Amino acid sequence: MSELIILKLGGSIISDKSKPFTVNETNISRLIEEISNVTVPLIVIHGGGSFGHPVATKYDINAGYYDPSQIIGFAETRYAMEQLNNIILKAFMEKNLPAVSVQPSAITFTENGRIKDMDTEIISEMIEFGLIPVLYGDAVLDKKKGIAILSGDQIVNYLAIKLNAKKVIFCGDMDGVFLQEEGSAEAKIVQEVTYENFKDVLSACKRLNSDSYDVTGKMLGKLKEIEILIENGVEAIILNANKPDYVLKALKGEKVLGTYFFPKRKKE
Ligand code: IP8
Repeated sequence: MSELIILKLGGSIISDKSKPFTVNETNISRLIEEISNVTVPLIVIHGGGSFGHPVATKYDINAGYYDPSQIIGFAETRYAMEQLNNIILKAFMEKNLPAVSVQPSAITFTENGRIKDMDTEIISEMIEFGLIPVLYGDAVLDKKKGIAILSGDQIVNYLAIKLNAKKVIFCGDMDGVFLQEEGSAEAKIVQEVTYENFKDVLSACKRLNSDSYDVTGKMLGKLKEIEILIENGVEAIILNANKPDYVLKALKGEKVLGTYFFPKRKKE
């Protein structure tokens, strides 16, 4: 599926991360309108935002199972994510787009927080059928820790590599990765990152915090996932989806302001 694009809608863009259980309806509706203008094979994956993260934090789900009180917390985290997912799905329906929810925790086992096994056949078939699978960061069962939080970014990676995606677009609330050069007072956006300079960018990254609560690692977590993507030949972009039409342009392959990550070698 070399035309496949994976779109990650960050929690900061679809929800108000400062207020638990609050969505950003304007952004959701605008972004889905932008998506409706292209006809590429697409998977959409959204983050936890102010739904999954506060609940997962409250019950310390990502630490693994150590206390019976976490069982209800696991269920509540799952429920919070399903509520957010439903709101996203409803917005797709309103634009007449054939989006279908895929519950990650029903098809995935992790081991120490990393995906060990994910049944992706159904997702490939859905795409062949013209559907748009919509997945999300989720609370999952873990072979070693009992329970874990699976970030949307890790799902992005896994699917992009397994399904041979053309590119991944990370839609967040920042213009990209910012770095501060030595002797400079001001942080500047890094527009291009290659396989060769990735490590330097990772260690010099200054702007790692944009979230009020985030159990899966903020920008640093994202960069670690992107490293795996570019090692595996998948191009990635981080852009600011608060800016109208950026997602549409990126979907069409037009250049926008953002950080572009170029792989060592392109996938065939
Ligand atoms: O926001 C985390 O997904 P992310 C999902 O993509 C939960 O890291 C349940 C906190």
